[in-house]
Amino acid sequence: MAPRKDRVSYFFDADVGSVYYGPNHPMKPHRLCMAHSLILGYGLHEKLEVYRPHKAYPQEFAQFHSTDYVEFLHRITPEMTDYYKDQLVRYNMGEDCPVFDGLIDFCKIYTGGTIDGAVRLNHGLCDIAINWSGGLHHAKKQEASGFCYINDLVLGILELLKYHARVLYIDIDIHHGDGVEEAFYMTDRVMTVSFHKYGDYFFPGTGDVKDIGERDGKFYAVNVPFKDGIDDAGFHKLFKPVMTKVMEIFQPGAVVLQCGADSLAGDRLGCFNLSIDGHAECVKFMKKFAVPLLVTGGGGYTKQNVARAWTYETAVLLDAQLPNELPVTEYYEYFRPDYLLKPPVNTLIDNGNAKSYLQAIKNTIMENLRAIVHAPSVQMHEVPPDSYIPEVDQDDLTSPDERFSQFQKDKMVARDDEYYEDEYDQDHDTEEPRRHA
Ligand code: V1D
Ligand code: CA
Repeated sequence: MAPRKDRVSYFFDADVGSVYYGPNHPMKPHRLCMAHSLILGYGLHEKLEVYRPHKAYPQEFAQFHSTDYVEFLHRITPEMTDYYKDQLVRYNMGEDCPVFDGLIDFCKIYTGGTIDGAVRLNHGLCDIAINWSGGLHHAKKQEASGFCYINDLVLGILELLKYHARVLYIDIDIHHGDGVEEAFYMTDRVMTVSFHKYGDYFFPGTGDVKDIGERDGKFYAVNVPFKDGIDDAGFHKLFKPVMTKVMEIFQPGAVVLQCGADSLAGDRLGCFNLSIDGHAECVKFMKKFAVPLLVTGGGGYTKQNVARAWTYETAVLLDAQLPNELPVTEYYEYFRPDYLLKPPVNTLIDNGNAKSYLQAIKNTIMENLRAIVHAPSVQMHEVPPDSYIPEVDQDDLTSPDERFSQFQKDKMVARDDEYYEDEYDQDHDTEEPRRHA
């Protein structure tokens, strides 16, 4: 008998692709429309459950972000920036994180997609959820950072923690996943593993192999720092053994995989030499563990390569084969001169990762992982309610996914230590249980 295919939910709203960060800014949300168009062009939508995400509510943002920051994001418009100069500095908005038209709706959509994916996984309605618009891993509790405003990944993980004792976060964007790491640095319920370029003042400057988490989170943050020009072979010399060990030791109930495509060769901001196959191999590898999987986008600044990579990774998640010749879509001319899904890789950057360097990093990480006790035990109890659900007239629901009314009726189990203790405690874990209504 043929193996059962995974049920894959896919979240997309074309409105995310119409925002503009400004002239000379490398982040081009239009790449999301290009990826979606290629996914449709290959006919992959026929094998996906396609959803328009809900627009996340301020109360949902505030599960991680400070209310003053959330209110500011709702209030600010490009016309008001002169008046709000001090606050823009306070919330780190400016060159990297500009105020642009439609900013708050952009945040609501990409965050809605990640939360919706987590909710569907929690309810066993799919095996894999994809939100290429999400993955904005640098956003902090009280400030924007590195083109990111709201940290949809932290919010998605908090949602998954309502049903899963342990959640694993993996980040293959070339930049360190600092916002997610910081949010869960002191807990053993979320393990964060980031692969990134480190050194030479590369943004954001964090993610040393020696940074391993603190307090209960000691050894639950893993950092894999590479130098310029890492290729497929070098990347996987670490990715595969590290992720195999992490899965064996941590035994997560769900995995969140941030697939920033700026780690591809030829990226406008990046300096790695990964091929589309090498990047997608991470997705293929994690899918094999058959644990509920939430897949997001992230960085990626050579638009046509971002579209190629995320299309191919969508196919990998569906176990679908794609011809190398691209289908004709409205963006066909972006893919010149070869019009191929996987054009030959142009490795223009020297590989600065000596074998001895990679081996030393691997040894350090494996040694740290040995310090972790197998699967920390967790007690189960009634779950807190699903992500914030406003009072709405059912007739007003525009999303094809009208799960909330059903979900509110569902009764599930989760840990009994899941609520906020203090400002460091992003995963709601503490000593004394607080019952939810
Ligand atoms: F080149 C630019 C032109 C205009 C505006 C910004 C940039 C730019 C390039 N690289 N900004 C950066 C990085 N910022 C700095 C700043 C200098 N300051 C002291 C800090 O080096 C930010 C890079 C952000 C990368 C984001 C990401 O790819 O990781 C991502 N992931 O999900 C979404 C985005
Ligand atoms: Ca990374």
